[in-house]
Amino acid sequence: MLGLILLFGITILFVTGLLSYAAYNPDLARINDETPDKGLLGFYLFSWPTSPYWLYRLTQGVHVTLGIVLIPVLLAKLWSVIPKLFEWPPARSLSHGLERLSLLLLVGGAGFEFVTGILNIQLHYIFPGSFYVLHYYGAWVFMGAFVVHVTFRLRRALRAVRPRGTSPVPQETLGLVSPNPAAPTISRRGALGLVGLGSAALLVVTVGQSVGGWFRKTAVLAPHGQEPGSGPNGFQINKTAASVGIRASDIGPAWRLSVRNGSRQAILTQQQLLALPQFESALPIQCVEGWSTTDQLWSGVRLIDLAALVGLGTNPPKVLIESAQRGGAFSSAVLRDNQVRDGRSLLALQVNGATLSQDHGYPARIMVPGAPGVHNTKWVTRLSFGEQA
Ligand SMILES: Nc1nc2c(c(=O)[nH]1)N[C@H]1C(S)=C(S)[C@@H](COP(=O)(O)O)O[C@H]1N2
Ligand SMILES: [Mo]
Repeated sequence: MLGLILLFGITILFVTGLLSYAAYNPDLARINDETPDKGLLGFYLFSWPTSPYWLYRLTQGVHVTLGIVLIPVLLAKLWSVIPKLFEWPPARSLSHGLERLSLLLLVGGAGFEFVTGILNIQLHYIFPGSFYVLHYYGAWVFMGAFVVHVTFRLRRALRAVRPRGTSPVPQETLGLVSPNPAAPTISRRGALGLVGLGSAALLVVTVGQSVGGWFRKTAVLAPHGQEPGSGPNGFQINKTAASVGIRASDIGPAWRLSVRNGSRQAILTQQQLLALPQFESALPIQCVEGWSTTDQLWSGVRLIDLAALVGLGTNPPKVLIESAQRGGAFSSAVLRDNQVRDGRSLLALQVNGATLSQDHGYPARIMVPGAPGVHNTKWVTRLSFGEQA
C-alpha cells in the first residue's frame, strides 16, 4: 500500500518538477539554466505560458507540499523493507546482484531528492555547487531506478492490497519475514494510521504558504510562510538588498534604466519612467521554494511599451534583464517573447500604491504573470531586447 501511494505521489513530483524546469525557460540562455551537459534531457521543453497568472503557484505549490507530505510514507516504506538490507549472501546471482544495485540507486536517489529538496526550501544552501543541478540530475537517476523497480514489483503490490481471501502473496516470498520475530508492537492498521496522521499533520502546517489568505498563518514550518509585516510593502522578502550586496549608490539618484535593441538605446531616470503610461497588474510572487504571496497590486511600465521605445513593434522578441546586483544566481534572467508581449508584464515601480521598498527591488523590478519568482528580477538596470545572453 505504501508503495502504491509512492507510485502515484512520486510520479506527480516528477511531472511538477519537470514543469518547474520548463518554467525557468532553460532553452533561452545559459543564465536561466546552468545545468552542464544536459544534452538529451532538454527534449521536453516548451514555452512556459503566462496564463493562468497563478500557474507556477499551483505547479510548484503541489511539488513542494506533496514532497513534504510524502516524507512519512517514504520513511515507513524504507522501515518496512529493512530486513532486505541485511539479506545474505548480498548477491545470489548476477540478476539478483543487479536488482540490488538498482535498489541502491532507488533508495539513495529517493533520500537524495528528499533531503536536497527539504534543505533548499528551509533555506540551508549547504550543497557543493547548485541545488538546481543536483536536484535535477538526482531526479533522473532516481526515476530510472524507480521505473525499473515499479516494472518488477507492480503486480506484487497490486496483489498485496486485494481484499483478504483472494490469493494473498505468500509472506515468505516477500523476504520480509524475520526468522525470529519478536511480539508485534503495532498493528498493520496502527502503522498505516500513524503514517497517515504524520502526513496529514505535515500538510496542515505546510500548505498555507502556497494557498495564502487566512491559511498563511498555519504555515508554521515555512521560513517565508507567515505574513512578515504590515504596510503596502508588507509581504515576503526573499533576499534583502543588503544580503546580495546592493549598495545605496547603485539604486540612488544616479540610477538609470538602459533599454537596448541592438545599437538603439534609451536611457531613463526613475522620473522619466513614472512619466510614461502606468499600468496595473495584480500578481503574486511564486517562488520555487513553494511559497507564494497573495496577489499584490503592482504598477509600472509595460515591457511591450519599453520595447516600443527602442523601435520594436507589437511583436517584440525575448529580453535579457540585468540588475544592479553583481553576480549571483538571480541577478539576471532572460524572458521569452510571449512573456514580453503579455500586457500584464511590467517593469514595476510601485506596489499597492506605494513606491517599491529597497528590499522589494527599488527603483524597478520585473513582474510577469505565471512565471517563477526567479524571473521577477529586482533592482533592474538594463533591458536588452533580442540579445543572446
Ligand atoms: N536581483 C535579484 N532579483 C531577484 C532575486 C535575487 O536574488 N536577485 N531573487 C528572486 C527570487 S528567487 C524571488 S522568489 C523573488 C522574491 O521577491 P521578493 O523578495 O520581493 O519577495 O525575487 C527574485 N528577484
Ligand atoms: Mo524564489
